Amino acid sequence: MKIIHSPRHLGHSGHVELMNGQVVPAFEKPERVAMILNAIGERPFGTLIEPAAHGLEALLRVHDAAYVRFLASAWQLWLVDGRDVPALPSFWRAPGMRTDIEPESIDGKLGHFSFDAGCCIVAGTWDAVQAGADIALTGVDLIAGGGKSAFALCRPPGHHAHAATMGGYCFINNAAVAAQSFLDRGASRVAILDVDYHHGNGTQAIFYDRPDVLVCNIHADPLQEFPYFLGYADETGSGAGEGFNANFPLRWGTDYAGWGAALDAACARVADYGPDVVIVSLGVDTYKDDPISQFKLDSPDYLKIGARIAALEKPTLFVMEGGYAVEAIGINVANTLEGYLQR
Ligand code: OKP
Ligand code: ZN
Repeated sequence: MKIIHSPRHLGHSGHVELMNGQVVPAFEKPERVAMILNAIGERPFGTLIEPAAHGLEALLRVHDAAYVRFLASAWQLWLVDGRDVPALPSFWRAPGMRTDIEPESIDGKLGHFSFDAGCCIVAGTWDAVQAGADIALTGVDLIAGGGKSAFALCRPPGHHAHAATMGGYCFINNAAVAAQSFLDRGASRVAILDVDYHHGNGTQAIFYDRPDVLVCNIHADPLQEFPYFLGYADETGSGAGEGFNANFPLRWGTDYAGWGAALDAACARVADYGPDVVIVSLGVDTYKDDPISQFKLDSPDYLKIGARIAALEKPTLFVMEGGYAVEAIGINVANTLEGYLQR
């Protein structure tokens, strides 16, 4: 399996986030990728490759132009206001306020284009985010060219990003960009299977009214967990997309018995759909010792996840999302890929 990686992710490093009423060091940090590379390097997995540059066209198929313009310019605008610390949004609209105006002020823009304070922007953020999209699109190249599988080692993650909104550490929705790119290259049906602990609200929203992308999400119940305001079981798609979104919310404390049953159900939906390709939004924050999550999966369980996905017998692009237990993230990702390859 080709592993697509770029050191450019190192340019993005959020300094802090808010948790339990306190400012704490960011959990989404560069060490995550280093640990994954270490673990993969210890197994006979195939080759590490660098992404090819794809430009902004494929991003603009999924994201609004004004949002992409904002991401590309945010750091410079923030500096113009005289600050040299990382940028962070802290103002949002309430229902009833104006949504049709992008403020001139960078503080207003940050709120306009975000839904939480989870996305720090530093000097290298946009370059890292573009590299992440190039990584996903290089994975599309490999599979569109006949490859059976690939692993897009994206960082930062992407599945919380909407068409014009960042949040939950995510800026560009790499899995959504990849799905649209498969369609643009001739695929007629793409399935996205999101196994990250958190609901992939951005991915769901981007494809909610469309039948050409099936989105299946297995995640912590939003009654209990971020992103709170999307990811419920009654969200099944709208209009032409009715029936092409499936959510499997699970309560805190779920172990592999419960989680694996949801994976079986989600995989049955994917198989029924008959996609040309499967994109796995691969988060391993379902792990028992993840510092921000409340599921109970153990490292050997990820072998089973990989094997279950392989049983779909579809070309598969793995796209990295979350996982914050840095000491175990590499083993858990490598186990998923090994379980997939060994079936
Ligand atoms: C991104 B991905 C803790 C509150 C939750 C957002 C979590 C984003 C997870 N400070 N913050 O889905 O792994
Ligand atoms: Zn997550």
